[in-house]
Amino acid sequence: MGLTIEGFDVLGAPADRLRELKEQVYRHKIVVLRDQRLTPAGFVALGRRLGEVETYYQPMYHHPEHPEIFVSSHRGARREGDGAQLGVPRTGTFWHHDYAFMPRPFGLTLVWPQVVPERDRGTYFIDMGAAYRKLPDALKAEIAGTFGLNSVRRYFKIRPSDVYRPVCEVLAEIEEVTPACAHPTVFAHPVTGERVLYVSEAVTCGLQDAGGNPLRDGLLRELLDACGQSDGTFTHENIHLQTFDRGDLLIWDNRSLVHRARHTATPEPAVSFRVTVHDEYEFYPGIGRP
Ligand code: 7UC
Ligand code: FE
Repeated sequence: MGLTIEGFDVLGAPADRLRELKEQVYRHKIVVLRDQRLTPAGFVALGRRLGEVETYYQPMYHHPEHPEIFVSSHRGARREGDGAQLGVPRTGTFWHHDYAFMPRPFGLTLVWPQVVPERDRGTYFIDMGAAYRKLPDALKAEIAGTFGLNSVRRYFKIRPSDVYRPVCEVLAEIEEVTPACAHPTVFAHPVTGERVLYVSEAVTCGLQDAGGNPLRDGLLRELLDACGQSDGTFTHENIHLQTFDRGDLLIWDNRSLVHRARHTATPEPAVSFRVTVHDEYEFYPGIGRP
């Protein structure tokens, strides 16, 4: 897993080289483009060259000039002048696929770290295609043709406007705006054909059969244990720690990988920009094209 590419002119490269780059992401799951000197606008332009950019549904994550950029900021950085927090601290400290709680997730996540901490840098990944292959046959049989219910309710972060709101109102709004979405527990990657297990510790809140009947208690937990998402020590053989330096731009396959931010316990600053992209393929067979 993982391919490093040096000296790639992401904005100047011809369109067919960009198509090839996407193929490399699907094959290698993570591509690290070294030494990318872009502007925020250039980062968004790269996203547009790869497909349809998805803007995060909640404005508090948006870059002030480029709403297409999701800002994760762990420095308590303040916007010049108005004293507002830039982006949101401590995002993604839980195993998840981006946007799994939405009806139409996207295929590609691009992360371009801006301030890289000295310690505890990197992002954890699990290849859920490889994890699926390693499942015992009995578990594979049990989840064939089933669906996971996916919701943001456990990791929704209250917004400045939620302070002093009754928590039941906030919860009701989450269910109204982002009701749990059913996605197949296993699907074939539209490009590689690889079967991937599409469940995560943070977002998957239940499993059901095609008729909507819940599957047995404990099944989801067994799947999460088997694939490594329950391992709080991060030593499970399926867990890959992807490190990066300043200037690196990561692109990963959001269909087959779950990821988890590794935030430092020290008050070190860390800021990263994210752009997310729908490629030209269905997210999974049958969901519908962008
Ligand atoms: O604050 C966060 O960690 C954001 C998370 C709830 N959603 C990221 C996503 O795209 O799924
Ligand atoms: Fe994420």
